[in-house]
Amino acid sequence: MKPTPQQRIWMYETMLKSRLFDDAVFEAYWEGKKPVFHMGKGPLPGEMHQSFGQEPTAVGVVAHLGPDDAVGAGHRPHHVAIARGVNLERMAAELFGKKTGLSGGRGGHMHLYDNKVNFFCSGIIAEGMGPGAGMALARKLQKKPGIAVAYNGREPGRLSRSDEHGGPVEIAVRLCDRGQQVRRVGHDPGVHGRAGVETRRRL
Ligand SMILES: Cc1ncc(C[n+]2csc(CCOP(=O)(O)OP(=O)(O)O)c2C)c(N)n1
Repeated sequence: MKPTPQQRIWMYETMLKSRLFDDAVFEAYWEGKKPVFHMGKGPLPGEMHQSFGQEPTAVGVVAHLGPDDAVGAGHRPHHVAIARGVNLERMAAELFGKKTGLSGGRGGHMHLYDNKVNFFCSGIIAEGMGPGAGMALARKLQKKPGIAVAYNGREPGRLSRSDEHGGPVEIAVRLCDRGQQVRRVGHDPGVHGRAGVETRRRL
């Protein structure tokens, strides 16, 4: 598919929106967590997995999809959610645990769900293949249009989880979104350093 000029503009704007969203989340995440990292402190307690550098894999895929298609991201979902058109205000509210969030603030950043745009994700590695296969099968059995795409990272290759759906997987598209640079937070000083953040570049 050769993108039209309008699609190119949408792609650029969406990637920029995703990057600005993650920049703002990064700032908010560190509130109350310095100088000694404590994962439970601040307005955004818990883990945080951001999409820096992976924005193109979201717009590139979503540009090929229609409204009937389902899209499932993994534990690093912001770029895919934004490209899919998940309501940004309700998404932000969900991250901050607010009642106005997509799931009433109970899901957090790894469990965003918006059925208005057929978007889902999960913090469990390769979990998307199950619901993705189910959504594809439902469309097939009900003779409704649409396909399902489930994003995986690098890890599912090493974990057996994705293979649990070995049969039905054939009817959903499995997409490996492998970032060259990931930013991950945690509480292991050996891995994440005193500040609690690990930024690493993959070769
Ligand atoms: C089934 C399962 N096992 C282990 C984990 C813990 N876990 C969280 S992130 C992660 C690494 C994921 O690596 P990758 O898929 O390459 O994505 P990245 O975070 O490096 O972008 C693991 C093992 C999990 N969330 N789910």
